[in-house]
Amino acid sequence: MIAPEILDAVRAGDRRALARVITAIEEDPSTTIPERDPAVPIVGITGPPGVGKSSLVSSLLTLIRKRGSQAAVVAVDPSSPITGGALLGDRIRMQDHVDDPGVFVRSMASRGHLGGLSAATVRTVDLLTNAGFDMVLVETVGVGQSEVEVMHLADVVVLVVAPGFGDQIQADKAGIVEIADVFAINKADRDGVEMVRRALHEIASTPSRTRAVVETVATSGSGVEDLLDTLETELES
Ligand SMILES: Nc1nc2c(ncn2[C@@H]2O[C@H](COP(=O)(O)OP(=O)(O)OP(=O)(O)O)[C@@H](O)[C@H]2O)c(=O)[nH]1
Ligand SMILES: [Mg+2]
Repeated sequence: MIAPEILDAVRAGDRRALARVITAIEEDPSTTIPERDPAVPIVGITGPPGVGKSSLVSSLLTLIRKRGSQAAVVAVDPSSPITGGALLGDRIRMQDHVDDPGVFVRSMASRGHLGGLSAATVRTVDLLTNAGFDMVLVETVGVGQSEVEVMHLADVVVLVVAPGFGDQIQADKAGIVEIADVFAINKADRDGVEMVRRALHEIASTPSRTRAVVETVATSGSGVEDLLDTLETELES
């Protein structure tokens, strides 16, 4: 059980208390914590491996901070909690923000010990909506069913693609296109952007709805303002 004073500290913005409670949730997902605060928007960022999701999250964080807001990130590792690869990558990508108390980044495993979506991930997101952040971002690799499942907790879902990934998106074995609200073509500085642009516009616009397609270069920040504005518009509608 978490002492009420510790939960009060989390609400007041104590990051050390927050990290402690998340660890408790990881050890026991049934740990009692406050329910999700629906006033805090949850943004899901998903897409194939290596398209630049973490880089995009990092440049979104820079912009969110510039606009005077605070944000938390949960980066979901599709493999195991032990393989350091993806976790290390996330840490490097989000390095710019490690000393900033207005940003909180946590990597987690997407599967529990018994398989399936980790309850701890969902509960951690719930907790983060009660910790003084203006937005919570969740990054997952959109390759499998359980990663798609994580995206159901988001208010708005961004599907990130990059040049060379058009075919993969069109095949969409995981069903992620269906739940995407916004498409981001990242690495728009690379060759082949025209092809993925064409593939995506076809997918994004169906007779029943037209979804925004934004082009970004996460490494330079180009287009990221446009992406954040698009997300804000989606969240208001
Ligand atoms: N040229 C270019 N490279 C980029 C861009 N965004 C990211 N990268 C590079 O692409 C590589 C992968 O970036 P990540 O942000 O780790 O990608 P990711 O989608 O989070 O990767 P996983 O979490 O492992 O699936 C890194 O070397 C980045 O520097 C971009 O807009 N343009
Ligand atoms: Mg990543």
